[in-house]
Amino acid sequence: MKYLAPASALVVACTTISPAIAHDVRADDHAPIGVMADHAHKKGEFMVSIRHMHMQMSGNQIGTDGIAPDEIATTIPNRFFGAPGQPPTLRIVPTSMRTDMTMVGAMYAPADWVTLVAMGSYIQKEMDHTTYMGGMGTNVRGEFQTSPEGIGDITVGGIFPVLGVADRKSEKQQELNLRAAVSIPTGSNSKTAEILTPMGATPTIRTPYMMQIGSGTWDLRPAATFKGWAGKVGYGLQYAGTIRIGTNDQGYSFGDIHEATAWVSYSPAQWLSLSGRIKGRTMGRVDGIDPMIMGPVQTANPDFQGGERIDLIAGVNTVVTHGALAGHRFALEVGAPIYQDLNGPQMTGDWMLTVGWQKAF
Ligand SMILES: [Cu+2]
Repeated sequence: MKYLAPASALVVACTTISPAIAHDVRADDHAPIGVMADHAHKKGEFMVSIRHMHMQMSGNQIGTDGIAPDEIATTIPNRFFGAPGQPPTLRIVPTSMRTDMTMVGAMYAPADWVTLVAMGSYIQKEMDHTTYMGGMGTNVRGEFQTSPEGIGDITVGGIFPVLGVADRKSEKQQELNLRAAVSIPTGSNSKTAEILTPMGATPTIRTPYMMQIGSGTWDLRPAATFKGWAGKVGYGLQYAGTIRIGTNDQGYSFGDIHEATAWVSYSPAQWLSLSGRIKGRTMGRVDGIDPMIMGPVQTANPDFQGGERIDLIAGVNTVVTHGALAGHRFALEVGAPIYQDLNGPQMTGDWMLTVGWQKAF
């Protein structure tokens, strides 16, 4: 939460320098807040945004079926068995996880046909684990938590409004925006944490793949968004991908991510838009292996990564239409998965929340 202070300061600063004029803006001009790269800007416009995303997970599943910690600890083979001190089955089981991500974005249109975008993030992850006693059986040694945090990868690129930017007052009620962007590996992939081993030791070791902050690879981030409006109703469709290029310094790459989302919105007033959205996502397994990531825990296994997931997400967009905060946008989205097919055992997603602020100049 400590970085919310500078975020608030930025909001205050933008409020101070923004003139109090009535804006020709609508809440549904923008897609639901969890959708990135949905819009372009007209020449000379500049926009800043801050989003905070919170995600929770608990329990575990293989494919679409739940699996209890005791069953993981007694039946799932440890791929590192045979190395010194490695038991035959997994003996450390993740029980819950929280991810907090604060994203700061900037958009600037040097011309009508391209809007430059940049986005950075600060990421905090927290995972609770149960450690079973060395050997076999279901006797528990204890619990521990790891909580790596740091600056994430930075995305830079451009959004190209190939049909032009919509003008809501004219016949032009649709947009098609293509994003060409790249993710720069500024986030760490060598985070460490103190763990509790089945033998009762508490070494500090490299955290597993999904507990790292950055991907370590340069990633392509293409996206295509089609959206439009018909009176008070808005709609949109987007594909977004994260394609890994090469292998990172530790010897692996995360799986590619492909996401598709569709939404509809209803705007009862200029300042307010309510949305419903469905999002599907597939993610591959980790390709390669980091020799420093080893242990009797599912998260250390490159094969127990990725899967498929479908989320339903409800959202609210607002825009202040006059007064000192005219033009400021505040939005939120809350969602939960309705389907998960995981390359598990892997943690089960529970719900997610995104809140955001945006202001164009
Ligand atoms: Cu923008």
